[in-house]
Amino acid sequence: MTHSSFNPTALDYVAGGGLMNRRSLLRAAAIGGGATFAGLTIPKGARADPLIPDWVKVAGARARGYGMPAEQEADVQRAIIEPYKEVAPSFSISGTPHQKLRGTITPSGLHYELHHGGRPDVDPDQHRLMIHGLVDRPLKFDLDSLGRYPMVTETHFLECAGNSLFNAIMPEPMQAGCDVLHGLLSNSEWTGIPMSVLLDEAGVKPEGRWVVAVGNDGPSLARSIPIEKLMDDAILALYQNGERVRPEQGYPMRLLVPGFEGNMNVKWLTSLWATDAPAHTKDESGEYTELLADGTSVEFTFGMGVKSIITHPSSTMTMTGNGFYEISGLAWSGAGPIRKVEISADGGASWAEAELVQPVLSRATTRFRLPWHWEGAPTLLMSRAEDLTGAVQPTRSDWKARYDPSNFLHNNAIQAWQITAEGMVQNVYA
Ligand SMILES: Nc1nc2c(c(=O)[nH]1)N[C@H]1C(S)=C(S)[C@@H](COP(=O)(O)O)O[C@H]1N2
Ligand SMILES: [Mo]
Repeated sequence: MTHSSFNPTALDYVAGGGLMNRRSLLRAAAIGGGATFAGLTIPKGARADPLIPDWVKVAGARARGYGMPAEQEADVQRAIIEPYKEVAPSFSISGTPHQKLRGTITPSGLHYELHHGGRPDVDPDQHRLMIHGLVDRPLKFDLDSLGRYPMVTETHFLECAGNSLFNAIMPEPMQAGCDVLHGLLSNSEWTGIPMSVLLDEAGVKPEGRWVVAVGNDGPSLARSIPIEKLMDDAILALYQNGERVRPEQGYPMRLLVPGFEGNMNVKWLTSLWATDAPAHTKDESGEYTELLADGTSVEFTFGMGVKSIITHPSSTMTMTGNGFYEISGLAWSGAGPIRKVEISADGGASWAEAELVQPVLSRATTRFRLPWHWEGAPTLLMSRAEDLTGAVQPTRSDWKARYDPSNFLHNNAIQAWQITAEGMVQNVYA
């Protein structure tokens, strides 16, 4: 089999371990000599027979009301992650299989799930949203009345503060895929009503500095949110990737506070209670506080840190021989757009800047990519993201040093993948 006869020149290399200039990919076809990345060349003089498979000889299937992925893709599923199954059976989690996806939008059926009391079966006709407390006009809405309000459409990531928890607390790196290790991150196009429109209509009093958002599920998940954030860019999301918000994501409505920890994005939203101070609910005083190395704890870590993961290749994958690959991954930050992603293929000794796939949106995932020539030798791959505020991803040891060893929240440390000489991709701490 002639495979990957593409031979990069010395000029194409920009860092150790075979990392190439991010523009090399575009030039590769022009390198000449009949070079290919991985396509099989048909020998000169051989017949290139057109394929006439069976399916072209029969009538195709009829149109259908709601399309589904190809049957052969049935194994592209969320990973069910149940570390608390024994103690808290209703605490239900699934992770997005990033290693099986490309692009940036998470298909709605693969958006991660985190339910503190399972997924409630909300009746949209009975569901109401109330805005009350320190307001001039307490208001009540049903789904129909909300449909008349002006709506915006924005792409944003959601990330659970507990994402990447196994890498935070396991003494040895867990050998699992990106779905289990980093799957509590997803990215969707959300459409809904700017929160400022609804809060202005209710007329929040000057003393109303905080709003407690409450969900219509068993645990009545409740979070205190500063009024500034709600007035700035929060959305009452009614649609997800063009269709109604999925039951898993809070049907028929959820709060979206872009860039803030997943937990604050209250699903099945039923109450917005304007107050003069945070309520210190169980969800923010007990859960979702971080214990620091000095024994104190932080209660309100709203924004998600700058972070990136290489999804291709990533742990549990196997390389299909040495030669050309494109390294690809996702970067995001709760503070704003990604400015730069660097990749190292020699354990951090040298770094090369990846291409950011446009558009680079604020508080959304950005895909990055970089051509790479894997020599078939052991390689340590890492990615390091920087956002527009200049914040850079920490190493795992720097990140760990800040916290008590038990803390698993807000882990945005650099992920390292070890590629063995045999081409196995493994999770390692570096
Ligand atoms: N009402 C309610 N809202 C909720 C939750 C919940 O259990 N109940 N889980 C929170 C947590 S911890 C996260 S990380 C996100 C998860 O959103 P998703 O399931 O749509 O991915 O929703 C948050 N909002
Ligand atoms: Mo979460």
